[in-house]
Amino acid sequence: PQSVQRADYTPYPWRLDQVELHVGVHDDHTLVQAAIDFESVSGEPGDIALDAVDLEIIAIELDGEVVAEDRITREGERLVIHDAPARCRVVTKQRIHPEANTALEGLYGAGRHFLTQCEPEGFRKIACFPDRPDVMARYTVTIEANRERFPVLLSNGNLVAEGDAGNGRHWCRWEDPFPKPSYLFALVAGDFVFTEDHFTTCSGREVTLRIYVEDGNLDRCDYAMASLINAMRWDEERFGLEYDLDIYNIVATSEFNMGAMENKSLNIFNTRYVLARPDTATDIDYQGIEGVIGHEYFHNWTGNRVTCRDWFQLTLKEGLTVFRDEEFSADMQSRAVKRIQDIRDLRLRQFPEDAGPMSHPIRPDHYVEINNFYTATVYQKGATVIRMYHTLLGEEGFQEGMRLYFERHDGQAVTCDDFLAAMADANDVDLSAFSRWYAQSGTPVVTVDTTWDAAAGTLRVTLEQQTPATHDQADKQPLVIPFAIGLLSRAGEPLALTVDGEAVDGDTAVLLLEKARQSYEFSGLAEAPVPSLLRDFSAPVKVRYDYTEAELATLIAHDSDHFARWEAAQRLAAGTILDQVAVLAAGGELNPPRALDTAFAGLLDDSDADPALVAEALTLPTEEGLGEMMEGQVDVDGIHAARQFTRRSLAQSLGPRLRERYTALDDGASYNYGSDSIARRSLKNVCLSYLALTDRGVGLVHRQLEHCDNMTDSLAALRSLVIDDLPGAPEALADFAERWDADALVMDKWFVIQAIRPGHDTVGTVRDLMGHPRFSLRNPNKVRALIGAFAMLNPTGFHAPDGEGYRFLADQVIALDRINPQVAARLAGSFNRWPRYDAPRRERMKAELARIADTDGLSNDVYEIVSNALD
Ligand code: DPP
Ligand code: ZN
Repeated sequence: PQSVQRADYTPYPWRLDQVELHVGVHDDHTLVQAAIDFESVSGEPGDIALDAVDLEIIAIELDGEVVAEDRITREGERLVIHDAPARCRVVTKQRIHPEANTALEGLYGAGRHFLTQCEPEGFRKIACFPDRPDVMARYTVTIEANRERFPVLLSNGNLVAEGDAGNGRHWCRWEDPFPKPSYLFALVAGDFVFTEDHFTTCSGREVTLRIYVEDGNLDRCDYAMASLINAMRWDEERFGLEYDLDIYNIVATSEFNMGAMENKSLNIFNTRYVLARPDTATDIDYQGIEGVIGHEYFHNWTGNRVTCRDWFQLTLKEGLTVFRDEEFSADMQSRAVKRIQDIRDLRLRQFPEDAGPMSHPIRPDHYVEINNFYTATVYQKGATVIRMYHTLLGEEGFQEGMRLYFERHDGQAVTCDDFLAAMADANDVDLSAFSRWYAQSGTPVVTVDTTWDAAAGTLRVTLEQQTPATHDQADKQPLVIPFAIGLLSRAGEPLALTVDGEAVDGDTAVLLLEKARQSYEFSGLAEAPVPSLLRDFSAPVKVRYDYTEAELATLIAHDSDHFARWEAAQRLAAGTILDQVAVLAAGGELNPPRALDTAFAGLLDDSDADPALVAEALTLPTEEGLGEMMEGQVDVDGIHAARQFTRRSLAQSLGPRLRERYTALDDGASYNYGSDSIARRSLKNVCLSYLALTDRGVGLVHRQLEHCDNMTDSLAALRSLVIDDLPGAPEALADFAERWDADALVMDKWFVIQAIRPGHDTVGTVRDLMGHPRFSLRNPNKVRALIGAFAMLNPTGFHAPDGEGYRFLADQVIALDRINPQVAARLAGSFNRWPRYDAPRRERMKAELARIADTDGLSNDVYEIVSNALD
């Protein structure tokens, strides 16, 4: 397969005005007619190149005449009509087979319904078309189908006409007044019911909001609808952005490759991010719904009104829109907890990506399959880059930049450079050095060195940045790093800051690190302070600094910056566990984690602190996270043993405190979804997860499972039973499955819990569960729940020494690649970190990668992942 280079971009030589689509849906095929008006940009006649994949082309007409065979060349995915006049109308007729489309890309059957996923390159599987984001057109879409089977026919924009087509068939015509690229096209033909609400925009536009779901799910749409309304209001208030049509539709499907898709006025969503009821969805699910509903809505401006020139610019819309949804959630819920969750996620998913064979800058330079670049780097790291603009320019300056960006580019397909230019010009600053964040991959390491001068009362802070070479780039340059820092007295008081002679407002200074190494002098200090570093995670970097345990204890107890406080607890916990890993490896005796114990006791006693923050701080780093932090080879079993030992020790020594907090938080109040309640539940369930390891705690877990009225509490209890192999776990799993058998989303949770049970033998359970009637390799949610969770969240299971986990995963990648290459490629990425393991495991992983690579008919998606991993 060929790779596509960013540097090879050339504009499309034709302008499109109007596209008229006619889609006739039949049981065993669908007929698509596309009429497109072309106008040559140069004014000269020329060749029209179109993308076409898996299309049975019936006819091609140019200005009403059938085009002779010798004027058409078809090569691979490309179809060229030679020598077309400078203005012309091309009509293509094609037959497609959505009913047999298991890749879930283009038009596909999902249960009883048909729907589309066109981003990034799915439209070419529907009709011959210049399927690239910089080609925009106005669409009129007529859908015709059997009325009984497909009572609901939807596309983008407004419904302009409908009627009877005879033979039990009907038709609907939709017109979207906004020019859009083909990836934002959507079509739905199905049997859905809907719930409706309304929103009046700031300028008085009445918008009808609808959520379409399968019959029986209407009682689970309230939160999604409320989130949509909140998102619409928030975007007006915070960004001054108003919705631009009279209609906004969301359709939920249980068969979807991604989370959701922002098609103009017709979002298509994974049911996972729509359906929620307290007894079926956890607090985390609710948060996910709010975030994704917001995300897709925010795309209407950042993505749809201003879109990407080419797919290398994906972060232009995704990084920016993730930043916007993060801010939305932060403004709606607890900002501190939201930040911590996002940062933990970035480190768990993006840092390893950047350290592995798929390392790429947020704006990649080349790809084989663009589907492989919907990554944590493009999305989450991209969002932290946007956040850095925000940190550097402030809210006002950032919003000035956004206004200029829309003023210049509304209705255009642009680049990351255009965004940067708008930010720079609106603020009259030079951001040329900052642009390196778009071009350079890898996670910078900032080493912090401090020198205390007691006589002068000054602290000299030296920051040194270095980005290790990555798989894709050997040489690295210094980046512009906003490095936020605060100082605490030994007693934990925030100190006033004077940096290089200038007094700082507030208790946080943002040091601007632009060179490889820079020093800053803090003056006016009475005693050697405790530095609080990289506050609010002001840049996507790793910080090296030798904290003493006493310093960490001070930060854990007192830091006013929530991220830094949580981070100190994570550092202490990770340091403690990794020390034990080393002790175990040397055959020594494990020691009780005294410093951690004291710090955690202090957190549990701090009744003023937000319970949600305490919960985050008391949560030990995951085994995957610890593996990433480990120097040298990842000691899979050592990490598990050391972490379990630490959990047990903490549970024993903190038992009475944990029980006291648990009891106080378990107030029997019925479920409600508000920040305070979420916070209480999260701390209660963290307490429970420790208590489960004590003799008296098992009873508590069972009691909670039996008496709770919501999925958050129910799942927390079930999880403890299964993960820690407690008495009654098999029965509880069976009861749960019996109760929720008909509920696909709840059964996903049931699969996940079993897939992540630690242990070398879990692979056997997972193989067995693939035979469960509710599992299907064709459904991406099921694949992610069972196989994905096992490979990504269960180190002792996946890395079982006999290699069974690896063999299992490779078998599934190969089988799934024939069904759904996008999802298969995601799974294959679980092998990416093979160089981090011991020789026998490395060899086994490489052998499985090679077995996948040798498979006949491998997709480009999987090919790119495994060939990079083996390279
Ligand atoms: N649907 C995906 C997202 O919203 C791709 N655009 O990020
Ligand atoms: Zn997005």
